[in-house]
Amino acid sequence: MSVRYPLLLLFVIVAASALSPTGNALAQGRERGGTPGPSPLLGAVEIASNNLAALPQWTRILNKIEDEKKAMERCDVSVDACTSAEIVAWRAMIQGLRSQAPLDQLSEVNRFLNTWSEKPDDENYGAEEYWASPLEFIARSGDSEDFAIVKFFTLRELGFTNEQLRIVVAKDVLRNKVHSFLAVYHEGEIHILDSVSNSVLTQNDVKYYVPFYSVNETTRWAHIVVHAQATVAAGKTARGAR
Ligand SMILES: [Ca+2]
Repeated sequence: MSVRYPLLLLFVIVAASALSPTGNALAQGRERGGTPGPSPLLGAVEIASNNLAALPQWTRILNKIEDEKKAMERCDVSVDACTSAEIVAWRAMIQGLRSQAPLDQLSEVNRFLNTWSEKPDDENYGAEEYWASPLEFIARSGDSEDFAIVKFFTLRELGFTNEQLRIVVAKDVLRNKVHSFLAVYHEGEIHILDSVSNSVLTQNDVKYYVPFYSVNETTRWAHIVVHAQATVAAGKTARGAR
């Protein structure tokens, strides 16, 4: 008995260290430069992990993104290397935004890529769930996570860091379905780039999403909603028209 309990205590301490919630004080609490960060993503407690193996759809894209970047670079150098008019337009949009202010970049990236028509994965890719790479999306469109993915890598090209960006998978309590979007951490606020809104809202304006998990190129986070965050008061759901 005197041996077992200290061992149990040690196990709890180690487990707690490995799964430490990263709320105000850690992941979101400080942005680069030491300035105060935003509130936790959608008010949820989050548990970080650097093991992305649990998300094979995402790691597949990370494994092929370098090859896609090379194809994009060839297209940027010579329009003859671009495989479609849509890619030309996408690349031109990025080039035109390089000198713009960050919030203007967010707004235009969201608006421009939302002009693709949403298509469910089963019709589009013959799979119940399929995460499309940027070039796959430009060629065939996709559903909500595919919009978030192409926006993620478009903003990376425009200089947003990996730490500023997360693809978020959440429950949409208004439409009663799983929905994904891109969260962008910028100057103490979290901005939501959503395939169902051409307006870039801050997370304070988005009360109808309950986050399940989020991910960037290096980290995934499990989210635990401690309080009832999903207030569905219709008057507060200032979604932009699309
Ligand atoms: Ca998809």
